Amino acid sequence: MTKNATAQSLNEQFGIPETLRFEDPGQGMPRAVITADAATAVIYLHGAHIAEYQPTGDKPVLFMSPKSNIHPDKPIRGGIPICFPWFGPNQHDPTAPPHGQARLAAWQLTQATKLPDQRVQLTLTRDIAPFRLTFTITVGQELQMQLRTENTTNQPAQFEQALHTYFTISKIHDIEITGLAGLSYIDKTRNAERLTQANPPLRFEGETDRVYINHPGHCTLHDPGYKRNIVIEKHNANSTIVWNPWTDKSLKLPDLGDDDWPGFVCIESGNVADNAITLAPSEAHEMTATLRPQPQA
Ligand code: TA6
Repeated sequence: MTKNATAQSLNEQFGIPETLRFEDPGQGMPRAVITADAATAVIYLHGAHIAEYQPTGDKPVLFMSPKSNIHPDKPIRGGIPICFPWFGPNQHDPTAPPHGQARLAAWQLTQATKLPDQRVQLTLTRDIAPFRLTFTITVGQELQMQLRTENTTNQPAQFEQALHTYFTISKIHDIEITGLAGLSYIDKTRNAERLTQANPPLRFEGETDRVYINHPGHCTLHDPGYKRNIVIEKHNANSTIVWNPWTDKSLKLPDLGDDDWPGFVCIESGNVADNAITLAPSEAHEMTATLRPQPQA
């Protein structure tokens, strides 16, 4: 068991020389520092939270708010929060944490491996009744994530999930997202009105908060300023959520700088709203998401 593990105990049990070490920046929040041939990454056991991912020779892929909390009782603003077992506010309990407990929980590290192809793979687990979560992260030229959810009870159980990925970008006004044309989406800036995505690529002109439903495929972030595209490929994840708070919403987020909003966009892979999942007793579900940075031709 590595519950409430310390950086020291983690290094003793899982450290890999010149590849994987653990440190505790304070608040009892140990994090893995991964140095693979093809990329570096930082992962907190708190929330199994991927905070940093940077392919060798490229810019960082993930945005981290300079004002983020790093505290056992607070979510991290940036990287890849795991939203589970609900997305957004809890429909039944307004006092419950938005996006569920998973991103606030201390996860246990169960394996850390340098694969034959030099990628580095970590597996973390956490029970969130009535589910057992297993999150497997593989760091290489691509960032691969697999989230397994098992219903550990003898009753059916429903959940929502999302990998709430914050991408660092050159400028929100200059990027576009392809792969969403024709999809239905819930527009949370228009009182959850249901609309259809027009054909041209999605561009940003104001606060954007959209849940694209029935979208099993992938989409691509095009960033001419960074001369980079990032393909977001997913399997068993039928929702894509796109979010940028723009100016006014940013002012209401104390853990986000007032001027940070042009520098990130969230493109999230999961199963939310109409795509929520119900597991039969003892049934399990696995969703995967892969982030594939590519230089723009
Ligand atoms: O993914 C978009 C969203 O649901 C927005 O509505 C906004 O609330 C964002 O998540 C951030 O949520 P958080 O609880 O991390 O502040």
